[in-house]
Order: sequence, then C-alpha cells, then structure tokens
Amino acid sequence: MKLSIVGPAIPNLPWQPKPAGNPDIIWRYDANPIIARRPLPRVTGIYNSAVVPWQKGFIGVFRTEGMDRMPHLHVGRSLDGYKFEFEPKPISFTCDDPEVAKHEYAYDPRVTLIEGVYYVTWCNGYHGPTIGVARTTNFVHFEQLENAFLPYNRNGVFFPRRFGGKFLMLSRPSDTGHTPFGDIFVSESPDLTYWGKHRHIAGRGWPWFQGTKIGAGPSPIETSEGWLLFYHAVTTTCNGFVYSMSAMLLDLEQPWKVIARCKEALLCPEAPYEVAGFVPGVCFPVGCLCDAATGRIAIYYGAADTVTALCFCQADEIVEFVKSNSL
Ligand code: BMA
Repeated sequence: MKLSIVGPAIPNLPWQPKPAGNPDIIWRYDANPIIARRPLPRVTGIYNSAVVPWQKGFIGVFRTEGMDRMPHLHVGRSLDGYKFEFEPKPISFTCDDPEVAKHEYAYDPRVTLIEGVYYVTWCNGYHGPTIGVARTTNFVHFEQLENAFLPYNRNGVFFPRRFGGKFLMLSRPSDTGHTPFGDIFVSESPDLTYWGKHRHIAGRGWPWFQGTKIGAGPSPIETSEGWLLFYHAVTTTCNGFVYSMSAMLLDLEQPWKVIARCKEALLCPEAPYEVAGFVPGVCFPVGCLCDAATGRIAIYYGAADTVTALCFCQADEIVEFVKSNSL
C-alpha cells in the first residue's frame, strides 16, 4: 500500500525508530515521560495536552493541575518537541459575551489548524462539562467562541478541514461525573455558533478493552485510505476504569462512516508511569504530529493523569494493521 497523507512535512518531528524485535504497532519513547511531575511551581502535573508545529519548533496548549486539583490551560513552547517551557499563568481568553467567558475549569485541550487559524477545543466547565472553543493565530491572544454543545459533553475535536464549507467536530456526550458510557458522534456548523446534523460514528462495546466508553483523541489525520482517528478506549475492572489507545479509519467525505476499526488496543497501560500516578492505568492520546513526507507519527498522551509521554508509529503500518484487524 502506498499511503499518501495530507498535511505538512515536519522534518524535526520527535522520533525514535521502533526497537528491533518489538512486535507492537505503537511503541513508546524510551525516555518517557517527557513532562514529569511538578513541571511548574504549585502545579502537580501536566498531561492530556496538545502540540502543533510552530515556526522552527513546536507550541501547544497544556492541561495543568494545581495543588487545588483544578485544571487550567497554559501555553507551552518547545524547540525539539521533547522539552517544553510553560507560561506560568493560564491562558486568558477574550470573549464578547460575559456569559460564555465564565468558566469554572478547563481540561483535555485539542489544537487544530484550519485554514491558517488554530482552534482550541477543551472540556469547559459551564454548569457541567461541555466543549469550549477558542481561536488564535499567535498563541498570545485567544478569542473564546460559543460553547459548541449543551452540557454534558467531552472530547470535542475538530477535523482539520471544512466539508462543503462546514466545520465538523467529534464529541462524546457524557454526564457530570466519570461517565460510565460514551460513544463518538460528529456534528457540523456553518459558523462555529450553531451546531447540528449530529451523526453517530462509533460506539462502545465489544471487545472488552472498549466496553465502557470511547472518545476521540487528537484531530484525525487525512490519508488516502481515510481519516485516521486515534481514540481512547475504556474498560471497567474491579479497580475502576482502564484507558487504552486504539485507532479507526473514517470515510474521507462522509466521516460518520467507519471504514475499519481495530479490534484490539494498540497501547495498553503497562509502563511504570502509566500504571502509577493520580489515576493508575490511563493512556490518554490528545496531541499528534504527523510528518506527511515520511508518514512518521508522534503521539502525545497523558499517562496516569500525572505526566505527559510520547509514543510513535508509522502511518502506513498502522493503517494496514487497522484494515486487516478490523472488527
Ligand atoms: C476522563 C477525563 C480525562 C482523564 C480520564 C482518566 O473522564 O477526565 O481527563 O484522563 O478521565 O481519569
């Protein structure tokens, strides 16, 4: 299969080849975690965060968690994609409507470049979790737009292009708590204010690794075989939820149609930093860099709701694997 990818070449992508003899499709960076505990004064962890190419390096929106355990969003910058420096203060959004500007907390940000503008989506506390939306062109000024959906919703993720002039966003309707259910839907908007045409994409279910809930990870990657979507898949054990990572392929023009969906997890919590932390047993993919020239993919994921880690895969290998190991 000769796979082509729509997106930028990222020659300085963080990358480590798969170790010889490793049978996995996704492999971990050997110096994980890249963002360890206590990354800023009075911050207990940075995890579940998004990174994009920026000038000669990288920039991102990061989820911090303070000593009060409240999550906020901070800008972080990096030359090499491994080592980040963080703004000590949370992002201060400008917003025309004081009602929309009220937010109680912000977590799990995604960043998507659409037509030269960076859109940030996150889980926004507005009478319960919903999807906050903001845009920026410089990562200094952020304009907050309408919340995309009614509470309760999480894991709002834009597609990186419009479809017939409309924006498309993935999301996962939820509840106010830790949500023992969850499927992935897509919704469209002509103007980022009004959202509709909600379509079901994929549900939780068989087999067990995704029996409880699933949610979109980073923005889907456009490939000649379909949109490659990494997602978190949750199972319930006698000790609570366990979050793994898997992938599916969506139709290029009607992305609510699933072309193939992997029948197993591609990354399960097993490294020490994934199984020990504030919430043991969590691999939560949120940011992704894909070098269109080589098909190399680097995924930023939160580990154990405590630290940020990196893993890698090759686009053609993962697409082939998902297609030949589909449900
Ligand atoms: C989800 C979100 C994520 C978190 C995960 C595991 O509901 O809160 O931010 O990583 O639970 O605790």
